[in-house]
Amino acid sequence: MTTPLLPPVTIDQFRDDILRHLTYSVGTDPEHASSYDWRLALSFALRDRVVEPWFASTRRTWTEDSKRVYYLSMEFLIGRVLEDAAINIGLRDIAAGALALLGQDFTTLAEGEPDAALGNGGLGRLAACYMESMATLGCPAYGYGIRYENGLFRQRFESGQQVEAPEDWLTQRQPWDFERPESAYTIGFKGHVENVDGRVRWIPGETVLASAHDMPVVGWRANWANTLRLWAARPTTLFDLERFNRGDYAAAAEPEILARTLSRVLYPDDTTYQGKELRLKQEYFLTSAAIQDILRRFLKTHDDLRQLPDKVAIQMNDTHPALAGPELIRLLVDHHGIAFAEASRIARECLGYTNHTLLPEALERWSTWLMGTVLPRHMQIIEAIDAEHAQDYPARPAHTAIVAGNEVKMGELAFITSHKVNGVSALHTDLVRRNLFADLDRLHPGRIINETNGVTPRRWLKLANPGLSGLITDTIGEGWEADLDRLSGLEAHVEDRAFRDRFMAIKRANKAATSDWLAKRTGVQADPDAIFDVQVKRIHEYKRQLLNILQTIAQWQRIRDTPNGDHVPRVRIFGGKSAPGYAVAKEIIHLINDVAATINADPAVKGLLKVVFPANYNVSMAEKLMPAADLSEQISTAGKEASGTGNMKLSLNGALTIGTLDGANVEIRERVGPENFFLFGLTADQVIQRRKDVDHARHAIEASQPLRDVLQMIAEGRFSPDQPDRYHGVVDRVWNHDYFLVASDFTAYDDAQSQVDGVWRRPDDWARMAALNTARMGFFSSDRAIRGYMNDIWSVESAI
Ligand code: 26V
Repeated sequence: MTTPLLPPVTIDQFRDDILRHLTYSVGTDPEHASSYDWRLALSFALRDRVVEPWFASTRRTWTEDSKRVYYLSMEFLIGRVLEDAAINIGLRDIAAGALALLGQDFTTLAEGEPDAALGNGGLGRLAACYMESMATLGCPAYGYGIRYENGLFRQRFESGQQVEAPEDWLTQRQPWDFERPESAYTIGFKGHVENVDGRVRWIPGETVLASAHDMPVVGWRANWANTLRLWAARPTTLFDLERFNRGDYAAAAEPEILARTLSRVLYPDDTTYQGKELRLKQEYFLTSAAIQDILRRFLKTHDDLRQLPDKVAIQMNDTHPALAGPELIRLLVDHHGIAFAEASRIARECLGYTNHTLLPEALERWSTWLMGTVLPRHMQIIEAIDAEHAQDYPARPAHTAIVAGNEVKMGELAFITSHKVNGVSALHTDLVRRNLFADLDRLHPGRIINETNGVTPRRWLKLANPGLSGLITDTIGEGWEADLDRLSGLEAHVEDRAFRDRFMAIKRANKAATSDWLAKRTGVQADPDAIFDVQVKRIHEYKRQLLNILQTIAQWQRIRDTPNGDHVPRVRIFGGKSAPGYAVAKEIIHLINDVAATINADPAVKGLLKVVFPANYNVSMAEKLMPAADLSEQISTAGKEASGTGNMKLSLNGALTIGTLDGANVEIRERVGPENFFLFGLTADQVIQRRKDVDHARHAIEASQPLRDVLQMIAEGRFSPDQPDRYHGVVDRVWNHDYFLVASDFTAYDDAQSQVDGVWRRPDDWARMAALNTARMGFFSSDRAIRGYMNDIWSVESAI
């Protein structure tokens, strides 16, 4: 580790920096400045101190000619930037002190920053954590993404139903955005392919410009900083002057509108692949801009493209950028005269592919007609890649082909064009090997590897949970932020009563703060002494929010049946968005809100049970909820959740998990110890077996009186008296189309919830288990994950 690059700064100096920026960058004075102005001035003052390490890192990479990592992702779910940067450069407290001198509050200003919501969920947030870890580890890297004008939609509830509104983060000035109009590339679409003198030329029918915007990503202690380069689409010709002069203003603006559409919106459906032309164009737009940029940078200091794999590692975050292979091959062959076989080898040695889902409906497949129309040259190259593979592996089974049944299968394409393919948890990787790519695995043994996901402890512990971070530092000293395995040092203190008391007092304080926040947001009063039971993630059938709410109803019924019983108070907190077109998920949201209204208004419950569903769950809300959770709901149907990362954030912050053997839950349980984890439910193999009984749901319902009662209540309209048949569809699906085995896992889940209550009644046991969760989560740092990628896939060295 090198010494920090940053010169020290005093509170007074930093105050002067803020004032200088308020005057000269924002153009106002303290008397007239709004919170927005103050936040911008603060951001610029911090940014100045990010720029130094950023340039230094970039210079080092050039002078040392280091191998660079390029992380291609359609999503980067960054959230807020200000406080994260302030913490990493060590100026969080100095900035707060300087602002106090100016009569401003750091937290208030920081919370005014809109989230950069350029992602749907886990996949996009993982990319953001990985960018931060690459910077922390000194891994020379660029992230490449799209600068969506509108990120993931805003969610609100009207009569309990999700309503979407456009998200507009770019209407505010972006202090972390450096526009690079000089870095722009032409991206072609459609047109035709010509053969001239034995050389192939693609003549696109449409073009747009991809124009770069750079964001610095600074690592812990500012020892290194990388670039997140987001592409904005611009027209190649601003407008049609001839039409404009004729007075046809709308038509004159067509090229501009066409281009802007490309980087306008993030597709909000991360569950069903839809085959939309605009989405394919977005994917190619990102990929082509990235590959052109990568080649331009390489060719500045090298001339032999056969050495590209020594200097370039390209990671595809799922199949969305899987045109990287064909695009790289196209440029090598058509523009640089390299033979196809050689180009194909170069591409494969550069490329890696991370798979994030096994759900068949989310696997990308493009019709050959669409691919051939939008990208005619790429369609030819895809066919050539497929033919080469067929020739190299004559025994390959037909379904390993990339092109089949008039479709291009992007998973097979990404697999065949990569030297390494990875899953995101041990179980998921095993299923990728055994099911999704079983035959390709046999043809390419060793290509599929596992890299279990991780989360950055800087944002998810240091920033989100200053109380617990303080206790950790007091107990084991500094240094855990960049070496999370050191958390194991807490274990020695778990038997120390004073330590446990402080641990639980911090949790209690976090819950009290979150309770105030929830009350403001939703009007629901949550008792900080109740169990805070949290399920936050996208709403999807496989994640089984339905199982959670059904069991909540069962618990409500028990409280009503035995009002003098020994019930443990709980607050069930939900958060998450549904894809706008996912009717079943929207129905589940509606049901949760209806159940919440009914239960929260029931005086018989006497505060023993509350259901809260704050709208618009996002990164910033996660930062509030994770530190306040006692119980983490990770209850997906086994075999369906590739990894999960919220599970890691919650356990790291001292929540106990109630969960199935799915995704990274398996490894979390192994690490924290099975005695500190509430396991329930069918295993992935049992799920397959269970479905063979066509009457599985009926059998499960008939065997459970509580479940029968719950379904009966919903069917009778107890939660929708204004429309009693509102949830007939939900009830019918549980009885007759219960693909995700809600009924089959209900009793086991209900029992596990009773065990949770049992442990809660023994506060000292709970405290031990919670503290052990934090102490044993070091493995799930994204630093560990990124080290794995660096060693196993990218072959890159740390520069620090
Ligand atoms: C799929 C699609 C389909 C086409 C249209 C747009 C779109 C956008 C995103 C996706 C990705 C779905 C895959 C995904 O998000 N997987 C999640 O990845 C997390 C990080 O590895 C993992 O923790 C979650 O378990 C997994 O569901």
